[in-house]
Amino acid sequence: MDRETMLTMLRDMLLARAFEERAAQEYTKGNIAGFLHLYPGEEAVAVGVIRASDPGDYVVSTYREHVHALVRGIPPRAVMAELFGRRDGCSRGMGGSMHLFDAERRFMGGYAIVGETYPVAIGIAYGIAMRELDDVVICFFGDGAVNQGTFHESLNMAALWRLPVLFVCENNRYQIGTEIHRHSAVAEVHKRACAHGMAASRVDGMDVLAVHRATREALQRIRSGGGPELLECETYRFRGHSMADPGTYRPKVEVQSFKEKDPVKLAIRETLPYYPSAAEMAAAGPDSIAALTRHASDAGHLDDTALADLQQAVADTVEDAVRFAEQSPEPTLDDAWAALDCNRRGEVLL
Ligand SMILES: Cc1ncc(C[n+]2csc(CCOP(=O)(O)OP(=O)(O)O)c2C)c(N)n1
Ligand SMILES: [Mg+2]
Repeated sequence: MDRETMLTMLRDMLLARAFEERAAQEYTKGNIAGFLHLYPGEEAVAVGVIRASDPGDYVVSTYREHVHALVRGIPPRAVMAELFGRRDGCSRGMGGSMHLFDAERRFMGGYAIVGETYPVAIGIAYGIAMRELDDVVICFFGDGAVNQGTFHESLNMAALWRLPVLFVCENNRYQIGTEIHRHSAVAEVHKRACAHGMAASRVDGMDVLAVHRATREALQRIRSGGGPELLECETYRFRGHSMADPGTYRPKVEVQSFKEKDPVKLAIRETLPYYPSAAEMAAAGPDSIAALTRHASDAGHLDDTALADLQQAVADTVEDAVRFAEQSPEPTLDDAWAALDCNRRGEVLL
C-alpha cells in the first residue's frame, strides 16, 4: 500500500473516532435529538471499504452511517449540522443522524429501516446495468439485517441479473442486545450468499488494510463483469447500540478483548516507522545494511510529532464542525415545502 493511502486512512479513522465521541457529548448536552447510533470500534470497515472504491461508485448505508458519509467526502461541518438538525446539514436539517444524503457524492443515504438498504442498492445497480456503466453500488448492512426478507429477495435478483453490487456486512455480532448466535441459525453471514450462487468472503473488520485489500479485489471482479459479491467484515462496536443503550448485556471481558484489537490503534501501529535494531542490522549482513537502512527510512511513514500534528488537526476539524452546526439556522416550513416540491417534479438522481 502506498504511503498516501495509508495516511489518508489513518486520518479518516482518527477523525471518525473524534467526530463520534464529540457527537456523543453533543447528544448529552441536548444539541442532537432523536436516536444516535455511533461507530467507535467499527472504523476500519467504512474506511477500508470506501477508500477502496472509486468516486463514481454509489454508497448506501444504514442509520450507523456518519463515518461512511465523512469518508465519502461529505464535509464534517455538513454532517455535524445535519446531526444538529440545522439548515446547512447535508439533508438540509430534515433528515438528522439516520438520514444523511448527498447525491453529488453518490452517498445515497442512511436508512433507518433494517433491511432497507438492499432494495435501494439493487435499484441503483439495475440503472447502472441498463446504461452499461462501470460504476458499482456498495451496500452496507448489519448482521441483524440478514434475516429480513429483503436480504434474500435482493441477493437473488442481484445474482440473477448480475448486478454490480458489493454487499458489505458489518458484522458487529449484535442486533441491539441480541447476540448473533441467538438471532441467526447460520451465524457466518458470508455462507448465506451461496444460496444465490454469489461469491462471498470474510475479512477481519478490525484491520483496515485487510478490509481495503479485500474490497479492492472484489470491486475489480465486479467491475469486470463478475457479478455481485458479498463481503463479511467481522467487527465490534465499543459503545451501546445507540445513545439510549448502556450496552450492559455484553460481558465486560468480551468488550475488553475487542478493545485490545482497537482498529485505530492498529492503524497507528501500521504507520509508525520501524527501525531495525543494531543486532538485526548486523544479522542482515554487511551488504544488506545500506539496503535495510534505506528500506527503514522509506517505510518511516510517520513519527511521533507527525502523529501528534495529525491528531491536533482532526480535533480542530471536529471543533470547527460543532461551531458551524451551532450557528446554522433551523430549517423552515418553506424548506420542507421546497423539498417536497422537488420530489413531485421527479428529481433525477442517477
Ligand atoms: C424493519 C425494522 N425492524 C426493527 C427495527 C429496530 N431496529 C433498529 S436497529 C436494529 C438492530 C439492527 O442490528 P444490525 O443490523 O446488526 O445493525 P447494528 O445496529 O449492529 O449496526 C433493530 C432491530 C428497525 N429499525 N427496522
Ligand atoms: Mg449488528
